[in-house]
Amino acid sequence: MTNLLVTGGAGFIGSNFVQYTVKHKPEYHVTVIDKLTYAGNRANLESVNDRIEFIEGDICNAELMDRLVAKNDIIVHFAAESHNDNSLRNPWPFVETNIVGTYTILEAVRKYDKRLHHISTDEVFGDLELDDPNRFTESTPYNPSSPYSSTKASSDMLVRAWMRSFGVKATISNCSNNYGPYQHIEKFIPRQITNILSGIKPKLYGTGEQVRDWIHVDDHNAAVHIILEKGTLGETYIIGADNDHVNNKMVIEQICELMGKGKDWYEHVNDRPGHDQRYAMDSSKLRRELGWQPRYTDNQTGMHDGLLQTIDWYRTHEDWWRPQKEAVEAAYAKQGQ
Ligand code: NAD
Ligand code: TDX
Repeated sequence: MTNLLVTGGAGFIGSNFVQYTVKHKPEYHVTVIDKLTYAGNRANLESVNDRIEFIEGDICNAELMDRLVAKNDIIVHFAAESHNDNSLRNPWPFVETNIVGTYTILEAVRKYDKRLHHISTDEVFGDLELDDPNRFTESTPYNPSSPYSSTKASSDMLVRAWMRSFGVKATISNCSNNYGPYQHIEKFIPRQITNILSGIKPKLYGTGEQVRDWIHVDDHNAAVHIILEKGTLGETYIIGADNDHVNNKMVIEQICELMGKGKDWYEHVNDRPGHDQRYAMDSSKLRRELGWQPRYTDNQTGMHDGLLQTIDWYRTHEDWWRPQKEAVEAAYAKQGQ
């Protein structure tokens, strides 16, 4: 058995990763460490409760991380403050968790000589102009725009420095926007689905021309497992599903249609300050060297099946999201969003 420590395993991508691991990778014994912030939910791990160990705690707690890292072989680090709009309201938790938390993990990993995989994002590269056909690669210079993305960029830099200066055994992946079950309803896609389920019109920031290179969460997590199995230490891998022709307006229209509303049953609201225009990922290294392929690649937006599955999940899990809906919408309403 390989002992696997998953930080942030009660959040959106982390909890999908833990469920995927328990289902498909029986060679791992999984321990989750999660602070259970507003974004973490113990219920996300209900289906695997008897197969994993769960520790409620903060990755900034050096004594705790020391103890947990010492007991495990591999650490997959998802824990983060993850929402751009929140980072514009209050950046401090982003600095603390994303930078100090990653530093704390790196020090423990260095001390016990363990293997780390660090989960990062496309946002560290900044954005592209809408008409720029280029894509981000592993060697694109960092140029983050928001408090969120700048703290993620900082954490990547720390990992790179610890690999080079101390020989820490790590890999990094930068993935594009994820969607799927268990995503917090503050985020774009689940916000619109739960709006429609609540009789509220979906809210599109600004013109909706912005492009996100959407990927289903299971495709992201399958890539992380391939990197754990076959990745080269010291390397960074870009993960993306080639959806960089899909803008926010197209996504919202598709959700409206799939949920039986007219294509235009949404409204424009205030734009996000400093809104990144376009993300596009070149994942050819991961595909070529490690043989990864996304599974959700159907029709012209590449999201039809994944969106249907996600809509169905929110439809059948109203008890999971309903308690948060009013407060999330009230916070957005204050900003005219
Ligand atoms: P999320 O906000 O849904 O989950 C984050 C989890 O981390 C929560 O369970 C939360 O309780 C936990 N956490 C926060 N602070 C903590 C702390 N100090 N100690 C311990 N646990 C803490 O986020 P997500 O969308 O699942 O993102 C997970 C990771 O993937 C993040 O590192 C994010 O930057 C990265 N990422 C996300 C996306 C995306 O589209 N969501 C895309 C690329 C990369
Ligand atoms: O109600 C909305 N209306 C809207 O038009 C919301 C919440 C968002 N948007 C737009 C803003 C973005 O262009 O949709 C796009 C996606 O927004 P988010 O879901 O907030 O994602 P984004 O800011 O792109 O960041 C996400 O992808 C990269 C994750 O939240 C990050 O954690 C990840 O690193």
